[in-house]
Amino acid sequence: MSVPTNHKKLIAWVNEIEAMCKPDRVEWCDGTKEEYDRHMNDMIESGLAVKLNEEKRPNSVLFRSDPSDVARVEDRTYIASRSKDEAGPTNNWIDPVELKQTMRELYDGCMRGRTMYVIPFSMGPIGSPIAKIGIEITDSAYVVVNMHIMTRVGTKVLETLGDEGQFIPCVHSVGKPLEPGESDDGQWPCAPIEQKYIAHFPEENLIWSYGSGYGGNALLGKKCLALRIASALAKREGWMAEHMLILRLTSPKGKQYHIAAAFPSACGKTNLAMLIPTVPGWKAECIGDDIAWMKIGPDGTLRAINPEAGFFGVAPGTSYKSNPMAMETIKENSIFTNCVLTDDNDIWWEDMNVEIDHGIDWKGNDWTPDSGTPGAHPNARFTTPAAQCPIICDDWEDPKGVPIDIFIFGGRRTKVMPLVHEAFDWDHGVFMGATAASEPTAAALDVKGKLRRDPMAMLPFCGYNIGNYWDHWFEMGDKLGEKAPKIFYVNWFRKNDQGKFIWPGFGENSRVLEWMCQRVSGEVGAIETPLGMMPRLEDLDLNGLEISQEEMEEILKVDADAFVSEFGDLDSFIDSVGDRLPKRMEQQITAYKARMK
Ligand code: O2Y
Ligand code: MN
Repeated sequence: MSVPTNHKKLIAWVNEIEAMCKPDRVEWCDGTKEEYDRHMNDMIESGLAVKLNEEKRPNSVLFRSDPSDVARVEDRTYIASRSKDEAGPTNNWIDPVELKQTMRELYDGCMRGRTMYVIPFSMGPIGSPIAKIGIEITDSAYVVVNMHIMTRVGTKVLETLGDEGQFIPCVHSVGKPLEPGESDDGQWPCAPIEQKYIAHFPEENLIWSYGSGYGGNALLGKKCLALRIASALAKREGWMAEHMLILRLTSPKGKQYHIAAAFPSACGKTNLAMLIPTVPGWKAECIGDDIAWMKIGPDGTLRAINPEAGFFGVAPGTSYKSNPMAMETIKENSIFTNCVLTDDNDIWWEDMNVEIDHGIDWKGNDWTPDSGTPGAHPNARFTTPAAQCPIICDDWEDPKGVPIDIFIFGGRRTKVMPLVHEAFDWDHGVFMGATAASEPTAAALDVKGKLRRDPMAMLPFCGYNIGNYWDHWFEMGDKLGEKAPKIFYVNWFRKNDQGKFIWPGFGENSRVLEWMCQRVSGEVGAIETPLGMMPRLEDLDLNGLEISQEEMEEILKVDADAFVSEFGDLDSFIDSVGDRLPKRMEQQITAYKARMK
């Protein structure tokens, strides 16, 4: 195959990786439908993928991964900056020279018997001033088809790159070379856990991933590039790469508000990104469900783009009740991984609100509801084009991005944290995001009772020292001045003494978003509390909602004693940040404690 670029640096790098990995052949991806179909058909024929019922789920397939390769591997994820301090207390660190040495040995000949694909991709609309170009080299056709959906792939990216443009090199191998005559035989290829490495070299803008074919470990545009490498790049270049959904709300008067929101996993981020408001006259549209890249625009506002082109959503729990727009999005042209295959060749998962009495589970075994194990893996995923979402904004690919009015942070707390509060000012909002906490869900019972702090939902994704990251937030506030978004904190998850959720959530969350928008426009009041500004009952539109006044008072109460009892947990988290803790954060903590006493 001829090389479709004259970019000397790119060609030299591809040659260097080819010499190290020793694939049987090299293929440059052009991003066409023909290419996607060809790879998909090959994988169906080889038994790696199952074609779904064309009438029920057109142009869609199911993959089953190896049971050892089902999620991001945080323990095997490294920030290999030159100094350990630069990576900071929240990241695994290995000296970059040592890590490269280890990984070079693994990469040596790792693509034998396979094709090495070169995927030119753009994170963000091609040519947008906020977008970045990456080149992923991989030996996985599963990665190629997923990258087709999740990013903008192909010839147009190479044209935009030209002969000298900058790109972020990303190397990926499943880590399973084939002997002569050997094939995968329909088995998901990957390496044992102790050989998996998801490595980031932020000073070189370089990503090396080895041993996993799954999701965030392998689709390198997403968490590796768009968050870990981009966060470090954004700090250097004065912009923001955040783990945030982006949505547009339009008021009954036609005024648009743009919201970017960060939540730790299992807090309903994709559901909020595709919310259907219950408040009459309000409209919500989706721009992105996971990542926001934001730059200060010529008018001084913070402009956000979704760098991705698809959704890689958690399947279990997604239903017409929890997220009808996601269900509509995945009706066709989608890739499913580790879901149940139904008897009529469609997909199923737990809490889909559909009954089945038999299927093939994610491990390929016969399954019934009485099997005693989940049919779909809890981290089973759908990969689906964002453009198929019925409520995607018409201009979601506007290269200029949308002006952000509101930032929301949040977490899952059954007690203590009220439904919503607003920051007094930017610095206070940075403190709110930095100390965001969730209670562990059932999956992490070992740490019961302990809060999991997840600053700005970036704990696994900040590519440098978290103290410096908070500094960057403070500095962005200084630059934005009056045009800085207002910052809020929400908790949809308060429970009563019987263990039932008090707030109904889902579309009803629009009532809280409406209050935020009206705060931005100065149309509604709030009262000052030690936690922040909060709505009085009469400030929220509760018409038609089945919730008692006592329940509302309960979820809008600030119990200062309860917050005081968490000072110890807050202190140990803050102490863990070490000597790069910003002075302005210390001031916020002192002020917060004084307000609560
Ligand atoms: O488990 C994976 O590999 C995917 S993780 C993921 C995927 C989509 C959106 N967010 C996440 C996340 O972990 O935050
Ligand atoms: Mn995410």
